[in-house]
Amino acid sequence: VPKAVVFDLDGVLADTAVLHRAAWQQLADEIGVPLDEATAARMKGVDRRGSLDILLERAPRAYGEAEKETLAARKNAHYVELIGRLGPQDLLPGARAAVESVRRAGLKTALASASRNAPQLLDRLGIATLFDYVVDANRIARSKPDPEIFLAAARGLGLAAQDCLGVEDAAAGIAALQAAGMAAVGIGHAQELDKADVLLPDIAAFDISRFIA
Ligand code: B16
Ligand code: MG
Repeated sequence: VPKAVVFDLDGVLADTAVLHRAAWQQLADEIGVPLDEATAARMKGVDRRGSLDILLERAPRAYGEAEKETLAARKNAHYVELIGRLGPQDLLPGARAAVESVRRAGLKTALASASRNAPQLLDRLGIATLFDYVVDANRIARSKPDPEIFLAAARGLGLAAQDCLGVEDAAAGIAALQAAGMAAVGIGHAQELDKADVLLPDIAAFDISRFIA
């Protein structure tokens, strides 16, 4: 029986996965690199620099370190522009209720987002106060699928990873949860998230009573 639920943000609580996708597409178009759906799926949940490296696998030329920094910053500028007008209405349906129901059931809650924009997003979405602990992505060295971010969430809550249930929309996130020793709830489709312990179509289908009964 879990003592806490660790939530991913982009694609689980907020519909921002499509905005990351759009910002990467804009950058890809600007530099003339093709970006297909399979590649975009591999970039999902992966941190900014790791995502860029995946995008550049198809680049016609090599990019140096300084250029990569510039490209990553450019993608982020596109993304920051896209999230500039977000508000509570951009929470995915059932997202707030899902986190609140976990708290009401007496479990702790944490956020484990790889996004360095997560603090601003939580404020804009009006859900910052619903989490007992929010992992600071700036202090995470290794991107999902590495378990580091989820281990940091458990540590921040003062719990063992085995006592936490994780909710993720990306294959890299499910792999990270399993490497951390957490049970993994996947939000999305079986083709992408076949490794999840439990698969739900969306966060509205998340029912904590199913996991604590
Ligand atoms: P940023 P999550 C992840 O957030 C996104 O899924 C991923 O697409 C993005 O590249 C990553 O955050 C880093 O975001 O560029 O804003 O720092 O799914 O872990 O909540
Ligand atoms: Mg995500």
